[in-house]
Amino acid sequence: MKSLIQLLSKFDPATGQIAGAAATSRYLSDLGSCFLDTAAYQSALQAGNPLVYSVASVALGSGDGDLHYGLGKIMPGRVGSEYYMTKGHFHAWREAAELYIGLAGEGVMLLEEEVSGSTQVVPLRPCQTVYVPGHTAHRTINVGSVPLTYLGVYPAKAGHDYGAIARRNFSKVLIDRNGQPVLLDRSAAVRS
Ligand code: PAN
Ligand code: ZN
Repeated sequence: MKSLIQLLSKFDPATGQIAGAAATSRYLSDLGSCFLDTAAYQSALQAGNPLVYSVASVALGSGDGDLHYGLGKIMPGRVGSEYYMTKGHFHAWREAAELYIGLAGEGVMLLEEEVSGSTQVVPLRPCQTVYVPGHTAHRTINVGSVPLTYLGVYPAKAGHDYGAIARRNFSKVLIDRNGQPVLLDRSAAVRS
């Protein structure tokens, strides 16, 4: 049996930390290939290099039945008219699904199925869950004005494949238009 300290975790949605867990921080400079408006991205970087999001992760076992989980915290903000967001990824083991649990703030998950390319936008809010099926790229976006925090629980062997998204990005973008999130095709958004 694992020890109590392994079985129980204490997390703080306000700080985005899980006691005793390592955290990864992503700054604006880490997200060069994510944002649509490269001029807005460059001028935002010249003004500073803010923290965009952090993920504290707990990864205890590595067996087939084990689970890992992370606490994500995405700051409010925009680059041009695009909201702060995560890099987004497929799971390296494509069949791995994930359950997201909204804790605070107002978010959206952008899901893109690998083979069909079909896209879905699902709200991520406190006391709501979002089920991310396998074979689906997922990106989390803060569309609100306060930090967005959530838990993501996934199979230990899921792994993270960032390469495919870094090469071609998601086919859709979520843009702020007069205070409302609007989903556009990336190609159409480039022209607009
Ligand atoms: C999440 C993500 C977290 C950060 O824990 O890792 O939201 O997003 P990126 O990993 O795309 O930077 C998860 O989906 N884990 O599988
Ligand atoms: Zn994931």
